[in-house]
Amino acid sequence: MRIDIISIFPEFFGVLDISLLGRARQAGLIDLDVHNLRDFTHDRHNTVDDTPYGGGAGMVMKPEPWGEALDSILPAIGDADAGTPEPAGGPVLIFPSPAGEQFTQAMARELANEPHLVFGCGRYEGIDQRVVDHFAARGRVRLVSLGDYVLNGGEVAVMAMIEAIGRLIPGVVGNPESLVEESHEDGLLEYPSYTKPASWRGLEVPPVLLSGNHGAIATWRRQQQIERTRLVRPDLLPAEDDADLQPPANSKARRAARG
Ligand code: 6GU
Repeated sequence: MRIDIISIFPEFFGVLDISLLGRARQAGLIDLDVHNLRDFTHDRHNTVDDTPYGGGAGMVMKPEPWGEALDSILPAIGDADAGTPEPAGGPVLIFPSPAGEQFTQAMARELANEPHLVFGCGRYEGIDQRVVDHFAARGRVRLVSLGDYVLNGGEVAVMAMIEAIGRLIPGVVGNPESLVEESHEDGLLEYPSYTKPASWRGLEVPPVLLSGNHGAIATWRRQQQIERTRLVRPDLLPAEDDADLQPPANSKARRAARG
């Protein structure tokens, strides 16, 4: 997968050199480039923002540097001035914004199948709306929010999205099994995990986990998932009763239940 990021704080993304995603980049699974928006300005102060038309607090990011930066990254097809659409299957352009649709595991899964993602990190009170409108006419554009709270800029949000998407790219996470049985993959929170020692500070590991009975373990874990979800995130449960909540078709629980 190819990933381009446009930001006025390119140094911010240095952490993507390390850990799981750093290894994925070294292995050639992710080809990531960070671009400094100020490189696409032409005045001596490298100005990227200006006061809002109509008045109000804060500053708005100017359209021209964004236009030039995105033109330099998007494949040179269509006429930028005429707003000709990019061919289907072109990059997905993502603007992190608290005014966007909510980022979810389902969206991460969807985006992990894309060959090319472009992230445009806004700061201040946002980017001139015409940038979004212009590029939406040329290709696929999404405004995406992490959740209902406000960050100072898109950088931290993009970092979170890239981590969520990147680990779903085949080969990035060593053991694909570990992707199946975790929070949100099957619409439930994940079950609690334990390791040795069996007794620690007077707290015991639930005996079923030491029983060697894989069917009983799968059932217990499923119950824990449902119980946890009901307590903490009832909004994730189906509206009616959750009695028919089934493990995902290929899960350990389902296979254990089949014997
Ligand atoms: Cl994607 N951007 C900003 N600036 N704030 C946010 C957000 C994104 N998601 C939640 N808050």
